[in-house]
Amino acid sequence: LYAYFPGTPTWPSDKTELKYAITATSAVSIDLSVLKTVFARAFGRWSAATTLTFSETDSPSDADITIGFYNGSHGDGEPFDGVLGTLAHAFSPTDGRFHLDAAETWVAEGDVTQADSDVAVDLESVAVHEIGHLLGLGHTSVTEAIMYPTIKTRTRKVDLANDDVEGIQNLY
Ligand code: TQI
Ligand code: ZN
Ligand code: ZN
Repeated sequence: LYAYFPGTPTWPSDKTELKYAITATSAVSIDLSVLKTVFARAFGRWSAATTLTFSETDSPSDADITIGFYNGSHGDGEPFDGVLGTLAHAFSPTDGRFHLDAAETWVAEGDVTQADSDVAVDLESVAVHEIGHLLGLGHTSVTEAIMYPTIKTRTRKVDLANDDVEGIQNLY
């Protein structure tokens, strides 16, 4: 079953249009146009299940959510750890920070199940999971759900399960 963060933090009910900015991409080799497409698809999976909408802004100061790729220590006390281990992290509402470990072999185009590298990680799969955290979902006990706390490498898992939908619809 789905879970929330302690105190059940959410975005305020009068703020249904959330803006995100992709602010730190120099540490990753994926084209910005490709990143924009992947994150838009990931946000779209949650907007389809709620009354929330998401739009990208090029102006980080206007953004509710900021997305960036970092190596190692990057100023928030939660250093990344190189290949595998922690892949990404996101903070609970209404912090809005979503960070990805630039050391991962991110796959954003093509089929991660066919990737050359056995440590390849599907970017959209991780993004859908982290957006769940940004919106207030914790981890679930339902293995099929996006918010289940483990994912295998070379796996694509992007469709919300009923458990994810029930969890988010209970919040928004
Ligand atoms: N990052 C952890 C995660 O997002 C960070 C974390 C641990 C966390 N406990 C938390 C974040 C509690 C919020 C609340 O779960 S991770 C997966 C999954 C990770 C893991 O790098 O381990 C995905 C990132 F669930 F598939 F294993 C993305 Cl999809
Ligand atoms: Zn961080
Ligand atoms: Zn998680």
